[in-house]
Amino acid sequence: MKPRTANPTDEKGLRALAEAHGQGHVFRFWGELNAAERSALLEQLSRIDFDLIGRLVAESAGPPPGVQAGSLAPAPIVRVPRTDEERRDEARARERGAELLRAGKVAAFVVAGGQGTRLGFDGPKGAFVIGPLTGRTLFRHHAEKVLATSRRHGRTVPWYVMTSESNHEATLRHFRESGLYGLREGDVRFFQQEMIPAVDARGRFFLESKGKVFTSPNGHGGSLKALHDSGALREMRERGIELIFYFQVDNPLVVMCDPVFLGHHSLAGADMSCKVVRKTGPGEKVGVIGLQDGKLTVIEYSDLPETEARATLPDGSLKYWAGSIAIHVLSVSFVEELNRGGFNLPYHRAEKSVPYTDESGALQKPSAKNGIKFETFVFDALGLARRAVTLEVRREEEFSPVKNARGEDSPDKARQDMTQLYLSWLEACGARVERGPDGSFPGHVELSPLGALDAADLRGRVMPGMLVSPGFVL
Ligand code: UD2
Repeated sequence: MKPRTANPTDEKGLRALAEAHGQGHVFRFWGELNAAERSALLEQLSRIDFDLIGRLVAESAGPPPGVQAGSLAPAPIVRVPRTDEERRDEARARERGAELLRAGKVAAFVVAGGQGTRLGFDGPKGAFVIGPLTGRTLFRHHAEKVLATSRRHGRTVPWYVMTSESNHEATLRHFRESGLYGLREGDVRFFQQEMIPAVDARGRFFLESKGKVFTSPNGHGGSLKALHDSGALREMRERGIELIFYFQVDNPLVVMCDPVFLGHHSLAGADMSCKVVRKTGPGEKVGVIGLQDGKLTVIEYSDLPETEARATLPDGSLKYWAGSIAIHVLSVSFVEELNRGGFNLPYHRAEKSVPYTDESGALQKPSAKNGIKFETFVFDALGLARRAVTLEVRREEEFSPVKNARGEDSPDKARQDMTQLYLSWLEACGARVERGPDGSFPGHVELSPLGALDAADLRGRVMPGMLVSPGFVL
């Protein structure tokens, strides 16, 4: 939660503050609120940064902060190895990353404060069932990866989970009811990011109910401040953690605490690093990596000018081919420094439909976009990093996000991609996969991360020639 900017018991002062910022209407139903509702409203208002919102609203009147095509250039990228030298570099990075893990210097960090509206799932996204056969949730899947990574390297990888007011309690409930998925009490830690009010076309707050301003999570960029404000960063320092492996809750293929990635970051002395895959096409909804005025940056898909998104190299491939999969390594010292300096990430704005209480007190749920939400993006911190590494990885091994109920980036697609990956590991160990005449596989298989983090874990457990049919679970 945001520290208070005003005294929550000072009704008069807060009224004056709201009035001065054109938000006096939030007191419209004051006369109908009971004592508890009144103090809750005052408490909420005391945590709102009215000046900030005023500034964001004023900026909204101007053109969106797009990208000037001329200032962009492709960024240097560590490619998936193709030469012997690149393979040697990868091996060196893997060894360094493994060393860091063995020394207990790495924490896993998932951002799970978003609302998952596109998926249409009522609950924290991490509670979504992703396992096609076992019914495992995204949270369980990630927790088992964290646990298996700790076991592999003989040192605990603590796991930090960022939630928001919209899903904090529900997230805690899921973890508790599942016995923390086998993690030890002190090794998984939850904290909340800040919330920020949305505004209408005139810059006015919405009332979610008669006594509550509508707010939403302030974007995953809020994680950098929340890590500090919650005490998580200090705790990491005390535990000897040096690197934070950052990932999103929606990607079941994430290679947890990938030693190669940690190693490249560490060997380069980087502050923040980024994983990318080759985009499927100019329209894929991922930010692209580029240099803007010489600084490494991720340009969100919605901000990338069409001409740049479609620009090609002489061989016909995309000029901006490297899509960010929102997996980063952050040095603890970098996040500490940012917080010492009182950094500000830019706010991006998104038009959204926002439910609100109208003047008669009735709840309205518009289908059209009626409001603006403000969010900061973690990748904007790349511009503040002295050094950053961008690592290309294979999509089929590392990225299949669950965003939409159907089609692209859907649970069905992610389950198919998980199955294909597991089949490739099983085949690499000599198993015989029962495929259809066209090579397709008519169903799913599922491996627990506790049993296998990759093909290497299966060696010795899968007998050459073993038949794998749909429904296989290990
Ligand atoms: C994000 C990236 C996009 C690409 C893609 C890969 C942004 C703006 N874009 O797209 O470039 O890398 O992911 O999958 O990030 N979250 C919070 N708090 C918030 C908002 C989001 O914790 O206030 C978490 C959310 O729970 C999820 C993740 O951040 O784990 C991504 O959020 P999203 O689904 O809004 O991002 P998306 O799909 O627009």
